[in-house]
Amino acid sequence: MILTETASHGEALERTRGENDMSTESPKVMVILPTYNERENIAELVSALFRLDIRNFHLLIVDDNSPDGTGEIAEQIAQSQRYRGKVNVLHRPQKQGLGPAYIAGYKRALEIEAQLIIQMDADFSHQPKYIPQLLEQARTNDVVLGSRYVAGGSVDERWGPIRKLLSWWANRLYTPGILRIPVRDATGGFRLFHRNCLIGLDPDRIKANGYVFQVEVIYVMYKLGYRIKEIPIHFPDRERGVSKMSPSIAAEAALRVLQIMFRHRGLSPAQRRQTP
Ligand SMILES: Nc1nc2c(ncn2[C@@H]2O[C@H](COP(=O)(O)OP(=O)(O)O)[C@@H](O)[C@H]2O)c(=O)[nH]1
Ligand SMILES: [Mg+2]
Repeated sequence: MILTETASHGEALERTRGENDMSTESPKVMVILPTYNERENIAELVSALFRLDIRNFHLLIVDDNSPDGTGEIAEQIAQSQRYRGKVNVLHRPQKQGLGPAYIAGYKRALEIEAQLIIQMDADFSHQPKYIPQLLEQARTNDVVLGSRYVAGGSVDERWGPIRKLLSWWANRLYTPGILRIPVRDATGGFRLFHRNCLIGLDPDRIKANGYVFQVEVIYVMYKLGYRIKEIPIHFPDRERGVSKMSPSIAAEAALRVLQIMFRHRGLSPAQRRQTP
């Protein structure tokens, strides 16, 4: 789905068209993987990603000093003969949540000249097989979202009716209703951004953490006039390790969406940051 171009966004969309010229032979692609206790997944995920055989492909693992030793495993991978120079690890001293991990990751990716930045969970809920489709859609869009709630998308069959309903309500009704954004999966974390979108975003503008972090980023991207496209994904639950979702996180998230609306509703494409 390509978002409807409202009058105020039309001009910005035109401007973006030239900025994201992908005529360069092979843009530097960087996948950011935030990790906290992913020792059972990380090595397998790294090899699955490199098996995609994408040109000029790099990884940035952002580990918050996982007690299970994920950071050390990531470091070994980065130092190995096979991945040296292609895998970077950002070690952070303590667990600060997904939002700050991504903000640090975005900044590092910009510093190391990534052109196309992909973010995904490190637990196989975001399946590497969709990355070629994200890259394909990046030819004509600024931001591409892996979406559970567009036609063809789906969530784990094992989700009970209550969990399904809650996620559907949050993504299809509540969030777009409050924020007035035509995005069907605003809480999803499988995303691609062109470099210029992360520059324009100015990661320091983003204050939320957890699920609402994803909502805040996409709201600001929309307000800044970037072209957003959703592609359908299937979202299986993690097989290994434990999820960090809880009912109190969900309840807090609903309130935080209102906060985000008040914080950013006045933004416009003129407020894109120009330089990193
Ligand atoms: N660096 C970092 N990564 C985190 C943190 N919390 C979660 N993650 C990672 O973020 C991703 C999503 O977390 P997950 O627990 O799977 O969330 P859920 O699928 O929504 O339950 C996974 O790759 C986690 O390892 C954190 O505080 N710091
Ligand atoms: Mg997960």
